[in-house]
Amino acid sequence: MYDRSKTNNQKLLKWLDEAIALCKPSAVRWADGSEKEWKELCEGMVESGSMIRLNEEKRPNSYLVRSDPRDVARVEDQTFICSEEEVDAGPTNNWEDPAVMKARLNDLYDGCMSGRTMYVIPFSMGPIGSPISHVGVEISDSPYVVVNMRIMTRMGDAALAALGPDDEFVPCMHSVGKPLAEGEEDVPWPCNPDNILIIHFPAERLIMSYGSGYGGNALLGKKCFALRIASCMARDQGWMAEHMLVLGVENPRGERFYLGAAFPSACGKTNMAMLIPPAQMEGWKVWTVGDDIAWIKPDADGKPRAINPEAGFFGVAPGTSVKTNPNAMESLRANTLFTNVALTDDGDVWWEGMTDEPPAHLIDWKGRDWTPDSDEPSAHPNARFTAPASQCPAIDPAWEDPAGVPIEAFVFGGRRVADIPLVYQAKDWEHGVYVGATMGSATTAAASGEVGKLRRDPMSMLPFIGYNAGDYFSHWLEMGEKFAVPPAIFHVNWFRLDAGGNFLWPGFGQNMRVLRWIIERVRGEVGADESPFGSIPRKEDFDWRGLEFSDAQWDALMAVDGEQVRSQAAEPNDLFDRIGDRLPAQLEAQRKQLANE
Ligand code: TSX
Ligand code: MN
Repeated sequence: MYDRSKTNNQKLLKWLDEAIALCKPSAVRWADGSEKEWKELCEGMVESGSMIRLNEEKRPNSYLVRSDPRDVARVEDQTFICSEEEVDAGPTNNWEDPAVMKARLNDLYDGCMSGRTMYVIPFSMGPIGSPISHVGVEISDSPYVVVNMRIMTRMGDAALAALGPDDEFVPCMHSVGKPLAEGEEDVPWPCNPDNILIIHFPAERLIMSYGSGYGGNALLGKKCFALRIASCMARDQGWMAEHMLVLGVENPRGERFYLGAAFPSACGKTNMAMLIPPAQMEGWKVWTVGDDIAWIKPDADGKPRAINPEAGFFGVAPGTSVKTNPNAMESLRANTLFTNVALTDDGDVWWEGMTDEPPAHLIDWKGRDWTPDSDEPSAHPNARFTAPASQCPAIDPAWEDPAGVPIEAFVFGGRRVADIPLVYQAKDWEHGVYVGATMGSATTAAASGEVGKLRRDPMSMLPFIGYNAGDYFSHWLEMGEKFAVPPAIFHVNWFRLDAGGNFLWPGFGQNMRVLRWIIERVRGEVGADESPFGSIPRKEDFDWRGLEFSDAQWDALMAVDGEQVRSQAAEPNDLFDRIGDRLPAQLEAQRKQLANE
């Protein structure tokens, strides 16, 4: 039924045999990652009505897809970590007994691909052959997944060739859960929204996803593998899998300094990864390594080395513009997939925030006529672009270096409207881990629920820690000893408001001034004041070329209320309480110290 000569990895052949027997596809096809395959699959989806080919002049080799309106985002309430013991999944994950879940999945997957082609998609997370990279194989009945995986990972024959006969790989099983009966006509976006399950078996390093074709539910190399499963591998093997962008700052001397930064959603992580400094800061430049995930391992000398396990950007489209992120706009100029954005009359794409003036007429993400008078946005708020990282004008020359880039700082951030200064440096590694563990962000309209409420999101990993969150904090503390020099830890807040509700900091490219202070702190080149949070910059420590900023603005931006810091640390910490006795004592000690208890 399929070409068994493509690999001599017996574990892979056995898994494929079993998956084929279970899912009963009508055909099996290896994805080779070629240009020819891309064209064939995309054109096939155009023909079947699943995709729209965009205007070849305006958006070469690019396509638009509209999902089922019931399948538009990751589904956290149907995401499970099936460790042997419930306590090892911990209080932040859904858990089910692995044997019970396997039985449930076996029923769901039985015959789930009938009438469809099963694609076998070998992929490498990270540059092929890098000692920091890992191989996965996804089987999927979605050609949309195949073409997305070709952008987001190193996919196809080259990845398969890197998998030796006895090498380990992460099996990733995916089905949209919509078998086709004999003669039944397909729908443009097959899915099974009432039965979505995103399941991780950490002991077996196995992922099984059912019912959704969207984003992280279906592109299993991303959140499922590179964060949830990889976080378990990292714990066991002494490295880190983090929800971090990685960027390099170049100074006027041509020296490069790399950092990883973790932000909760709706803080502009992709914008940060591709920041363009103000022109007046001559000689300063930001280089992009990755915008979402970092794998960080100590090298032989104990130096933290990071790779971006991904090869593309799966970015939120709304809000992305030439003003907010010119490098992202350039990255998606061609060879890009768009999901749930609006279609213009000349066959291009549009979304809210792309231009100041909306076009007079669009086809919205549900395929309906749209005008600026329409009640609903033309693009879904979670609409995405899938674009090759190689197309980013700021992509770092070392972004595919198999050795990774040396990391000298970690930056945590959040949307904190009132209480947190623009930037501070944690006192030491342990305090920095506490800062990451107590991170939080104000909710925005994009997220469901109440707006402006503080939501805790430790290390921006809350939905992605593949094991007990207390053990995850312990692992962070232990990594401080595995690194010869652990990265310095900072916290930033671009979103502080004045009494009138205006942003105190201009943000975007101006954040370069904060990055400069951070790297000069790490290099011991600039001073700081002490505060209850740790070190904070004095106004004269910043590079102000090209920005008028008054002392009064600075004082409002940087104000630290010592009594507020104390009382916040003294408040009950719901997450710490739920973690209970798996919470490392060092974090409770940090909390007590801040609270003066
Ligand atoms: O991405 C953002 N960054 C990081 C950029 C490198 N955003 C967008 C967040 C939503 C996804 C920001 N928004 C940032 C920021 O630094 N700061 C703000 C808040 C802000 C918004 C608008 C203005 C100033 C600050 N000013 C004007 O619109 C003129
Ligand atoms: Mn992310």
